[in-house]
Amino acid sequence: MAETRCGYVALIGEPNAGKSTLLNKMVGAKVSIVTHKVQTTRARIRGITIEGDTQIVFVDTPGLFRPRRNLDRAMVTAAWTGAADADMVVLLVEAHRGVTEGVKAILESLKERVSHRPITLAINKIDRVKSDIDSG
Ligand SMILES: Nc1nc2c(ncn2[C@@H]2O[C@H](COP(=O)(O)OP(=O)(O)OP(=O)(O)O)[C@@H](O)[C@H]2O)c(=O)[nH]1
Ligand SMILES: [Mg+2]
Repeated sequence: MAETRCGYVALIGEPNAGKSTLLNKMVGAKVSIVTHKVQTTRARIRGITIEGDTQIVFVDTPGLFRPRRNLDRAMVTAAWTGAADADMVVLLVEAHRGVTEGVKAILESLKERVSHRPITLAINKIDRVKSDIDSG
């Protein structure tokens, strides 16, 4: 019998980085709300995709930022729980904003919270920056 595999991939990043958009693309359905407003996703949303004998469970998380109110704190906690529970973490960074103070803070926290997991950088919104290659 063929070996089947399953793994959790958490999508994390600053609010509005495009995490929910990526989840929807990966699973090919609108399972998570996408808007132009920050802090749209308020809890972890899972979407499953199957590639051959491998099942990948993508976990969309609320954006990570410095929390001030109680609801903020709950959202940020939900995001970090998603990251800590996953087999792999994908950090989304917006190409046109680069490594912001917020991204630096996330990287610092990642070291403490998910140092035992592979972390992949995904540079998103590349359509918002000009390519040197295209312009010759
Ligand atoms: N230009 C551009 N816009 C994008 C891209 N990906 C996502 N967006 C837009 O960015 C905005 C935020 O997208 P979301 O997917 O809701 O972002 P999010 O990271 O889930 O946001 P929160 O749930 O609030 O943390 C929406 O207006 C998307 O249409 C991209 O590759 N390029
Ligand atoms: Mg979202």
